[in-house]
This record gives sequence, structure tokens and C-alpha cells, in this order.
Amino acid sequence: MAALVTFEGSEGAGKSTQAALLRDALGQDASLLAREPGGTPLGEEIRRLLLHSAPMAAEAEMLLFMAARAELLEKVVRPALAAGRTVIADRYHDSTLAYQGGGRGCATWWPESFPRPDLTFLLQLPPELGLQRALGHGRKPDRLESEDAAFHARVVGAYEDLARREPERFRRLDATLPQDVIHSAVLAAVRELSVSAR
Ligand code: Z5A
Repeated sequence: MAALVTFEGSEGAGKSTQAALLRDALGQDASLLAREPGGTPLGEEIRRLLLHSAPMAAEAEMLLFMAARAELLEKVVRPALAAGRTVIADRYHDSTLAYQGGGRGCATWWPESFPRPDLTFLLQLPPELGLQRALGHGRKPDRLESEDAAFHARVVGAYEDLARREPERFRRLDATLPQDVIHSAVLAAVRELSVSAR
């Protein structure tokens, strides 16, 4: 079934874990996993600039995330959707709305050329717990992870607003639950989507 399913939430909430579990459940032929920022040679270059370079203007940061996304859409996402596969995106445009819009205060918009997801899972976890999880193995924080608590609280608030505005698209999930419990809820919602698409 061609569908765009996205995972959103603050760092360490378990997006990559759940995206990979869903890809394994659907199978590699029927689905494709995409990670943002990145997923193409240009996108990986932009990822390095975004996460590890010196400070940059907030709007430059936003446009770079969107540039990486435009490349990923053209090279990876649209071809997979056209082939009838389910694209599972580990972050997508809602991340820009939450981090650059909510966190940095940029004026954001949804470009017409960016497809709307069919389903978005919002993994909810207090940001301090997520950072502990993400940095638990001694990894150094990247540029965004190094922002202060107020920034991360604004990101969480922005995600909450997005989910409130589009209750049909968003499924909130308690990210403190065990991985397999979250995965069952994800799979049930994706199966429901494929039934209603028939
Ligand atoms: N960003 C942005 O600002 N604007 C944008 O438009 C986009 C992104 C697209 C990307 O960082 C950064 O870019 C991100 C937002 C910003 N920055 N911040 N801050 P990234 O790609 O390097 O990382 P991330 O997207 O923030 O995710 P992450 O740190 O990789 O975390 P995650 O994918 O949500 O979690 P995970 O890797 O699946 O799990 C983290 C750990 O928790 C791991 O050890 C797991 O085994 C464990 N885990 C997972 N699930 C559970 C449960 N249920 N219980 C207990 N432990 C668990």
C-alpha cells in the first residue's frame, strides 16, 4: 500500500527503534525506511552541516533542513510511493515546524510540493529523559541537542499544538512504555490505515 507514515517527537523518544520495527514488520519489499536529515548523498552532507557546524542563522538552518527534505522526496520518497511501497520516515516536515518554528521562532509553512503524511506517530517523552537515552552511551550532544531546556520545552509544546490541530493524522504514543507495547500500537494503526485505504 502506498502510504507515508512518519515518526516524530523529541530526541531519544524511540523514533528510530519504532521505525525499524515497523519496516521489519511490513517487510523490505513493501516498505522503505527514510531518515531525516539525510538519506541521500546531498542530504548527508547537509546533515553534517546542520548537526556539527558552527552556529548559523535560524532561517538558514530551517531552509537547509527543507533542502535536504526536497532532495529526499525527489530521489527516494516519491519513487517508492509510486512503486506502491509504504514510506516510513524517521522525522519529516513536522520536525521543522516543531524545532525551527516552535523552538527557534521561525516563520514556517508547509510547501505544496511536500506530500502530507497519511499517519504520524508522536512519541511523547519528557525531553530530559530522551536526552539521557540518546546520550546514554557517552556520545557527545550535537548542535540541537545542546540547546537549553527552554528550547526543548518549546519543541514539545509545538508538537502538542500540531497534534491537537490534526487529530486525524496524529497518534500520540507514550514513549515510556516498553518497545514491544509501542510497536503493537503502531502496527495496529498502520493496519487500520491499509483497511480504510481499500
Ligand atoms: N531536526 C530539526 O531541528 N529540524 C528538522 O526538520 C529535522 C530534524 C528533520 C536530528 O538528530 C536532529 O535534527 C534532531 C532534531 C533536528 N535533534 N535534536 N535535538 P538525529 O537524527 O541524530 O536524532 P533524533 O532524530 O533526535 O533521534 P535519536 O536521538 O536518534 O532518538 P530516537 O530515534 O527518537 O530514539 P532511538 O534511537 O530509537 O532510541 C534512543 C535510545 O532509547 C536507544 O538506546 C534505544 O534502545 C532506547 N529506547 C528506544 N525505545 C525505548 C523504550 N520504549 N524504552 C526504553 N528505551 C528505549
